Amino acid sequence: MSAPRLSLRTLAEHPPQRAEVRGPAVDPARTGIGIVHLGVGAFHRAHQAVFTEDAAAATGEEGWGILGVTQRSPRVAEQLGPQDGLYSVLTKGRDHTSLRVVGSMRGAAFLQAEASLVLDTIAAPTTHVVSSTVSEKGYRRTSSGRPDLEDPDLATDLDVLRRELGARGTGSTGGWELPDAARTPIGALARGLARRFSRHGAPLTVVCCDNMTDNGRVVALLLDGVLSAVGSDAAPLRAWVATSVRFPVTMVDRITPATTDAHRAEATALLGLEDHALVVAEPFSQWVIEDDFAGPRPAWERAGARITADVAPWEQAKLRMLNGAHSAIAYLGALRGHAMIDEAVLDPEVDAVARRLMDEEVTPTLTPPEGLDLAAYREEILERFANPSTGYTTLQVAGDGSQKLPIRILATAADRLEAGSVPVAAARTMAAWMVFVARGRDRTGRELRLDDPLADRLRAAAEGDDSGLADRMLEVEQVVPATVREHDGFRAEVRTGVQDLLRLVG
Ligand code: CS2
Repeated sequence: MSAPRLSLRTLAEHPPQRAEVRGPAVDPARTGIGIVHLGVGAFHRAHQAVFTEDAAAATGEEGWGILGVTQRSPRVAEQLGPQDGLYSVLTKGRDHTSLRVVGSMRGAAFLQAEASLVLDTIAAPTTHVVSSTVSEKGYRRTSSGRPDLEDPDLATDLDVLRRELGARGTGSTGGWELPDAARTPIGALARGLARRFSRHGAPLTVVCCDNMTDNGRVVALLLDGVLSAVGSDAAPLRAWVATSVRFPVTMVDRITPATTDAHRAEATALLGLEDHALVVAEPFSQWVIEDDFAGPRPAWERAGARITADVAPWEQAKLRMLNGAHSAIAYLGALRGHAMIDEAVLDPEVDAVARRLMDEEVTPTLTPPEGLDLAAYREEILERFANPSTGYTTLQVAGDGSQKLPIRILATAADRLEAGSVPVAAARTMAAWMVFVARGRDRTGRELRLDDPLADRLRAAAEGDDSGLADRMLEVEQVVPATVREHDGFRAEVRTGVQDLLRLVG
């Protein structure tokens, strides 16, 4: 017989019995919404939502509930709704598994279907934070970091905002607000802030938690680009954002693999209830947040987050060491026939490139944050990758390469080239990505599915004779910056890597 579905009622009827299973650290029934999170995927539910719950539990504050917003699909909102927002985190260490039910998610909405709820909650005076994990591609940016106004969804959001702001010519909606669906995170943020400004103008903090360099500034620039595209009607709103909205930079870290049926069965056995919104994660979790807030925030430091004036050293180390090595291992490992990261990282050929990337190419570009030993950090990262319990696939990391590689590999390459050194491991990683795109299969013939917003552009560049593959892919300017693209020594290394890997894959 299947177990009852997780909900407030069934959890009360079937409270956790096992030592390794915990119920919510807050009382969901007494928790009001103070945060809107855009992109309520697995990572947010395993990371920021857990920090927020633990912070609220530590202080007893009851206003840090989260409205989770999905933007690409209603699936997560549909999973959380019947569960009263409850979900659980299955933490998989090498030799220990635990499960906790999280009670801070106090609502879930699909942006396109429930825009008014989302925008009005952003505007609510009880809301003090809008956070986001929509992935690098979710921000609809051009390669220069501006809003991609050619994006049809963003263009639609912009048009609706123009009409809302133009209604009174006062730069605020003046209460003239359209019920139209919002289609993009940045569009929803702009329209929600417009309502907040026109209703009361209370300050608010936007906390971006995506793997992008200077992520808070990225969102601030995007929002300003959208508002400036509206024109003069948005001038008062832009001025208010400049004085009343803050965009701290953050670094986030927790490996959160896709949830499998095996994970679900394990969680049901532990909890005695079925959780359709289960997330899985490693034990390690880290959050570094710039101390730059417009108003109230959860006491995240009480939950172990680091609040600091300068996030950059932490962010640079994580994006280039962890995420850079992750991508190297993913592409090289996938081509060599490894479905799982924990297998690939133990392959000597893959390990050698990952270590060379981290030691010889990334480390010289870093200013290590105080107290961080980079050699120990490297070993800890490789140890985390080798944890077979998390079940992270090479394909999951290989996704969205056109969005990830500029940040986590090519930025390192650009710095090393400027320093007069050709980064061979970075070149090898780019070569592996190119063969991954061009062949779409590994050395055993297993298909390697290309999941990338620029898939058509990449496939077009990959078309043609193998001898020119490296040069054609280096010309994809949305991915490869000119300083890297035009460097003969780097091009030569990438060509060599491509030819080696084409021979490997056949
Ligand atoms: C991974 C990240 O899928 C990927 O690209 O590199 O999701 C990685 O697992 C997280 O950044 C770890 O904090």
